[in-house]
Amino acid sequence: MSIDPIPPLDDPPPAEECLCRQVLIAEDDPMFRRILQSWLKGWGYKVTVAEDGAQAWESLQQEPSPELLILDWVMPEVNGLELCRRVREVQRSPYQYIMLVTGKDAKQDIVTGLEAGADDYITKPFDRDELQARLRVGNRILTLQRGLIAAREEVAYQATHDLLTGIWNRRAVLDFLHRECERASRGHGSLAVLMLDVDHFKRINDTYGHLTGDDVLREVANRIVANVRSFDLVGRYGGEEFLIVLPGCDEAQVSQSADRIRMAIASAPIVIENTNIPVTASIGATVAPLVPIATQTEILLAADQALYQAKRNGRNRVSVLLTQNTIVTR
Ligand code: GH3
Ligand code: MG
Ligand code: MG
Ligand code: MG
Repeated sequence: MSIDPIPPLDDPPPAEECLCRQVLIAEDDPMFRRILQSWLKGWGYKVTVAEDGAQAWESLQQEPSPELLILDWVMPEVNGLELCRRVREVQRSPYQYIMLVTGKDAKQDIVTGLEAGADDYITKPFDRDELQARLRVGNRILTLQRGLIAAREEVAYQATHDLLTGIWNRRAVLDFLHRECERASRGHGSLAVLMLDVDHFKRINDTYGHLTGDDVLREVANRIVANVRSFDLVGRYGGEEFLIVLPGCDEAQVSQSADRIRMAIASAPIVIENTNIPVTASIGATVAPLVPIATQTEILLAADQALYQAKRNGRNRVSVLLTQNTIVTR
């Protein structure tokens, strides 16, 4: 029969237990502060200490802010309870887990502490194993929280981005257009929209294969993005069509903006695995009238009509459908 070895008392916890978390210890009593600091360091935490509430509040303003806070209740300047309230008021993300350390153990005090925003409390003099176990609870919650944030961000990304090109998807670009229409209607500047369609893309697929066609679409997206301003929005509208929303762009600038994009695609062949593939695109552009602002549907319809004209006029060109329905092709 074998006997399990008794683990030594001071064994550090497995690394995943505390994930090297940043912890703030705010404690005005030098002895308790030293004990906490030495235990937590031994358990693998990255520890910052504060000797009073004001110092603690200052540490909490640093980036990255600690995720786990161990706050003494009674401290000079700002007490632990007030710190809890302030932290919860700011509602930082990611969530900060607060353990209140207190000599008070009356039921009402505990309720007050938890209601101020503490997640847990421990009473002095505290037991080492109990503190370690309670910190494990905090870590579990913070790990869950991290997972939730990552999952939420992933879902938000998937819902708004095009998988193939990584640019905004149809839904996102239409949402953006909707918001920009509303902004423009409140008198905040003009709004231009470009609808871009790759010319004879079917031929590219037929000649080089669908996978190369995908690579061409990625590069077309890159070239468009590289030729707009940071606050313009480029989205994949469908298949080989892209929608570009240019806030603040007026009739005088729209042809130039659209032509810069057209040229960026046409001026050099797209190179996929040592094969030069000449690619061109046609662009239909429109500028929304300011008063009264055109509806989103009217804007899309105008851009689509202008695109149709650009195709009819020979492709690899820009057509602008102005507000009075004048078509200018270049
Ligand atoms: P035009 O100049 O008139 O626009 O001609 P076109 O060949 O570009 O237009 P058409 O609408 O006939 O063909 C578009 C092609 O784009 C057909 C479709 O199979 C292809 N396509 C749509 N989405 C994708 C995609 O994600 N990847 C690839 N490789 N091809 C796609
Ligand atoms: Mg104190
Ligand atoms: Mg098309
Ligand atoms: Mg096409």
